[in-house]
Amino acid sequence: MNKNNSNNRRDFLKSSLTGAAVLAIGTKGIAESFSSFEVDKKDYSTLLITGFDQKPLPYKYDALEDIIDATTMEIHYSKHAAGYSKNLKEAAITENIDTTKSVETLLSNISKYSAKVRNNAGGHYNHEMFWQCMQTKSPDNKPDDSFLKVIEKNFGTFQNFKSQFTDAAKNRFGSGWAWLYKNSNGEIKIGSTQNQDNPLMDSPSVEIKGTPILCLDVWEHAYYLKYQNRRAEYIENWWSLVNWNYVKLRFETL
Ligand code: MN3
Repeated sequence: MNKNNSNNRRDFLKSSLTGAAVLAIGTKGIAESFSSFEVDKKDYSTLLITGFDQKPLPYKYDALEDIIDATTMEIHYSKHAAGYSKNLKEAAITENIDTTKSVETLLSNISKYSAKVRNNAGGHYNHEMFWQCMQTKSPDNKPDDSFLKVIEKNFGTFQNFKSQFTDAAKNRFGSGWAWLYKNSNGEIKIGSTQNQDNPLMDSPSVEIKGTPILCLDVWEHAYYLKYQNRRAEYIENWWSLVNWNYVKLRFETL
């Protein structure tokens, strides 16, 4: 793609982020639309597109206290998540993966690659999204009216949505993730995946398919220092951290 096209695409994406337009391009569309997108850390749109490097954490390690402690955040971001990015880049060299394309593009073809690529591409993507899905806690944390309507349309009540998502997170056996995602019919759904799998992966063993809107890490490394075995308490407290504006941005834009 030449520079002009790339700029046009970026401008288009920017205007769609600030406008009311809802792009119904779907998961496949995202991968195609951004397959040649130049990753620019200063560009707002990169909040929605994942490169192979880690983006800076959008807040300080202690910003999510006292729900997620600073030590957990530091180890999680600078050791666990950094490791996925590093290992993914190593594997990309061995398996001839084009790292100028987005990680979303890779995930949509992940069945062609090794378990190392699958685990680390998933691990990297999931964490890059997870950091953005959180912000400093607010006690009455809720989506704005327009996104609340979307939730109510799909789940009846906000409480019902929270309870279903909480169950998905609690009941994921072993390590994994809970997801809110948009399927190919534009409906939003709740599900969970094992290990570092996610709904963008084309592998038949991933049971849920679609565009991730919200995610929650339920690996023990995400909560063990503060909560030990009490995953349910971590999930309950986590709701006060959800960055609903970001979730809504993903829903409306992707
Ligand atoms: Mn994690």
